[in-house]
Amino acid sequence: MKKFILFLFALFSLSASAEDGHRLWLRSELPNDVVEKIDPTMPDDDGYRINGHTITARTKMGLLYGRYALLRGEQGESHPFYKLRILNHWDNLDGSIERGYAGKSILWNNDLVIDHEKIAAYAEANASIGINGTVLNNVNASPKMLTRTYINKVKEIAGILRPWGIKVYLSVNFGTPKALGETKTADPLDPQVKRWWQKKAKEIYTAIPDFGGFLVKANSEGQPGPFDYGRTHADGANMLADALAPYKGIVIWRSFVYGAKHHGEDRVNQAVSEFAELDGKFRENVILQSKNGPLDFQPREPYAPIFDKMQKTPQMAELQITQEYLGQSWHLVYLAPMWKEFFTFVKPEKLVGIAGVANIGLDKNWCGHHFSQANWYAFGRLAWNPALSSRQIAEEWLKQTFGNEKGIVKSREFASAITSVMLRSREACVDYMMPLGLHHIFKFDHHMGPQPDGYIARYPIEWCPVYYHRANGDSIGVDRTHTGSNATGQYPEPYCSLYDDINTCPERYLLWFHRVPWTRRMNSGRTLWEEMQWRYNQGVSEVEDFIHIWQEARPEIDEQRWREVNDRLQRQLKDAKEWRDVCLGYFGKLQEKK
Ligand code: GCW
Repeated sequence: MKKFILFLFALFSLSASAEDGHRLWLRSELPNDVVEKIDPTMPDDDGYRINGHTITARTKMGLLYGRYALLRGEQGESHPFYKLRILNHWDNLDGSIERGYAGKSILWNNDLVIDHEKIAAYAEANASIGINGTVLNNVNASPKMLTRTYINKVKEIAGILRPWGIKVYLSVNFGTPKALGETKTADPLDPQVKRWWQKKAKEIYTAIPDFGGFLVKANSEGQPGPFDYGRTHADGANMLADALAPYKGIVIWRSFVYGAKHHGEDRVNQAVSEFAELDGKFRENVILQSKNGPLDFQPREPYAPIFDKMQKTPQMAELQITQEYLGQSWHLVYLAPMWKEFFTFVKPEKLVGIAGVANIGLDKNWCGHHFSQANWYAFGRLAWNPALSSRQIAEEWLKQTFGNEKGIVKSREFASAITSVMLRSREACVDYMMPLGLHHIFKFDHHMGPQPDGYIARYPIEWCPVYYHRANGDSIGVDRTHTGSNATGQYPEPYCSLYDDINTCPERYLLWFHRVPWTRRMNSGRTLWEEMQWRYNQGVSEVEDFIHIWQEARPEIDEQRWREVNDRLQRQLKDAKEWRDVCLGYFGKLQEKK
């Protein structure tokens, strides 16, 4: 057995250089008597065992992960639950980021200049929480991504990430060969097209031998895809999978589709309608990636039934770390409880991996809001071990982020008060934005703030808020039961019956699945309308309480971070009140008019 003592400080120098006011959770002060051992008899993965200050692992990566675990105060043995723990960057090649709220891209800019130090710091942060893959560009992918210039840049980035155990993947535009003018068509069954992708795969793997594979958004929101040629998602995915197979690459194909083949059908039903018949028809190296809910990353959705429908296809869940619909980088909303909720419906062992849409940008504190870092952290920790509790992850993050070099916070009261804010924050957000199963009543395009009266005739109806609440003077909500769009019919038992019956449907999903009279009595004894008012007010008063707790925490942390968080909490309160007043105002008026 090989035994060696490491000179750790050189390795941990990146984190040590970060300034307080915008640092990440990273800590650098490992005990100087740490001993590291490779043990080939350990399970075949990058797990580790920590015994006192001795770290044992089967692989070098395992030792690296073990060091960060030791810094978190872990003891004992731990192994990654998922092999694929991947960030998805929605970064465009010009440096803008779709749904990014923390400045421009750390990866791309018009000058094609790669900031090695920044990317290495990013890699270390990822490695410290076990993330081992990253998709470098937006799923709305530019065909340029696969040109030689960009492949060379990917090679450069891969070189920075490799020592940290992070593989690179690319989002590809299905129409690339045609868009670049190199083929006449992008038909996946056309031999010329197949050859083009085979050659491209060879070019990529020659530059980056450990390249991970492709992520594809096809025939969704205007992106090209196999339907353009009368082919299926399986035809498209398999053609790419065949091109990557010689190199052991994978194709991650997204199921986020609507408005193409099943145009006019309830949007939440369309993924199952499009993919169920293809179960079993994909190559072995194709993985289907679906968002946690059937609509689109709302503050609360029921789980997406596609996870149960596809029995023969390997699947990954796509979680959104960037808070597109949860107050962006303005609101303190800790997302672990939302993801844990998802895991109560979709058992972690059903999936082969987890993807998270990144919230990282060039902002000094990386994520815009200091507390948004906690969501990046939580994503990595849950991908490593989905059994961790939201509380444990919050406590770990807090200690490392606001504690001293040894991870010690000044007072226990501070840690427990802020943990409680974090744990309550997602439910508060649901309450002040869209309680009781309401969804997608956001302002158009930017998705920040309420627009319950939203309707624009020239837009697809699926983009209009009125389509999602359908409120009038009598009732509100969408009938998705067997008498309506039958979304409930896509769920297995017991959920199918549970959700279909208004008397058993959990109130948190009520207006998602049912059309309900304003006068209906709720579990609390209040009418639906009274309950809605109660919830909106409850959401606002939670934020008031968060502000109060933050005021008390002032002596506990540095002034800069205190102030920056405080400013954002004030904005959050203003927004929460806007949500409440606009939504209650609008729904109230409908009832008065009657
Ligand atoms: O939620 C929607 C977003 C789009 C995004 C799309 C998707 C990348 O508003 O910005 O596009 O989902 O997931 O493909």
